[in-house]
Amino acid sequence: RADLKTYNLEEVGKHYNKENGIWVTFKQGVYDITDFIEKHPGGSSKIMMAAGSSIEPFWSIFANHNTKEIYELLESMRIGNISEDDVISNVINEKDPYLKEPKRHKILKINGQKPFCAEPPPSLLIENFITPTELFYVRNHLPVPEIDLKSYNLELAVEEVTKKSFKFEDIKKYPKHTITSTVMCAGNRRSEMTQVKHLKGVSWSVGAVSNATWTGARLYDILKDLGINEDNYNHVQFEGYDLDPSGIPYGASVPINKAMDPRADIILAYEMNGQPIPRDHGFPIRVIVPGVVGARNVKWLAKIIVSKEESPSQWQQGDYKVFSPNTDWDTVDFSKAPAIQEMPVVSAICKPEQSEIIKVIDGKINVKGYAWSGGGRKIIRVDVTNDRGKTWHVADLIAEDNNAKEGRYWSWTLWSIDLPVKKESKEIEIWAKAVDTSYNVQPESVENIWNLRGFLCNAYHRVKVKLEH
Ligand code: MTE
Ligand code: MO
Repeated sequence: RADLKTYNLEEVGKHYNKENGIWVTFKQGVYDITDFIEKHPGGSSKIMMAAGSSIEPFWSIFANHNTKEIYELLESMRIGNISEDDVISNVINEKDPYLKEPKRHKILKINGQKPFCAEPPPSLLIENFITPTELFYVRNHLPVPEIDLKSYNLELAVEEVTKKSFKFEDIKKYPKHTITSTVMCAGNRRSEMTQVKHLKGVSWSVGAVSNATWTGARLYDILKDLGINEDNYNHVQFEGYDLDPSGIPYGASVPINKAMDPRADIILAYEMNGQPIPRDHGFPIRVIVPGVVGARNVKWLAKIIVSKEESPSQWQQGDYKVFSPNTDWDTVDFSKAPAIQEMPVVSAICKPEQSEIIKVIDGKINVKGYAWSGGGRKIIRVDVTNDRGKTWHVADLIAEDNNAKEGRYWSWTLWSIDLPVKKESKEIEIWAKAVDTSYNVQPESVENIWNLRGFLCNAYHRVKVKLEH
């Protein structure tokens, strides 16, 4: 781009606010991103970290930016080139922050490499009520932190004041509780929503969900020890050891009534399926908030803060919220919607998979899947049809948490049905919908729940298959 103006880095550095305009550099290019700030899907505060400077170190952490579409978008905002001398001094020998990631199982379908996001294949997902740890989906936002158990420290604060500092062994001294809980990402099934209208974000199929047993100390016991009066605060915040390029940790919070309810079964977990929690899932300690969206189940727990305020984190304030289908990036105001907490009722067909060819046996095909609802609500029924709802068949609930108490059904329910199909049909579309104990039902169409971040895609799940008679 020799036709463009040349700037030196000193000039670029002056453009770090709205008054002067916001410029960034990338490789040789200078870009004026002033008008794009508010439209940045990762939040305006994140992109502002690069103002007047290079975006390269940020993109090496948020490597999901390295796509043709995003390069083109950036190029459309180009105003010039960096001077020759500065290009040389600007090449920072950035070490890849993802060099020390853990090994992962090959069967996982990778939806994002840096940060690592992966899900198990649907047919394997529902083979076990308890998901084998190696198959449990992974959703990271940043590089996996390296934590040494000996120096691990967990801080407990009330507002800005640190009240306690725990070593790993201190947490283990609390009464040991084991729960079985499903964790589900708010973006699960986003791939269906993106077909209605294009979305940014990890394109999850039905596998951004898994079920495991979690063992650890109850948050309730720890907060009770501290003598917290629930009436004086509103939220309990969590921070992880994973840091963004400016040193800000991943963070989230839950309302205090949830955090201080012993029946909410919130666990500071150090074991997953009876073993120490592996690095990808939060070694050595993560929070499990049963029935609540995955994003609040903070991994690599570094700090707990009892506060009047919600977590200030981008992931609490400027993400993981849902809007009306017509709200777009020009009109969205993240401060106007509450953060997702308890999850709505959802189900998915995992077997057969989309476009599979199925042999019909005695006029029937076997269909299997999962259903789950947030807030401890039990799945009471799953309905399945292959004639667009003229005939609904009730599936058998084949695995659920038999020990769960009323209102504390944290695990998913697996279901199965031998579905009768018509002799003449060559191709069918199977639909599934679940009902929870509050008689909540799933919405019929994805279109009417479409939202710009692609969250909570819980419409009837639909799978098209070919039949062989
Ligand atoms: N905790 C930290 N510290 N950092 C993260 O990136 N991702 C969250 C949550 N906790 C995340 C985190 C999100 S969005 C989800 S869906 C779950 O972890 C995923 O948990 P898993 O990787 O164990 O399946
Ligand atoms: Mo998530």
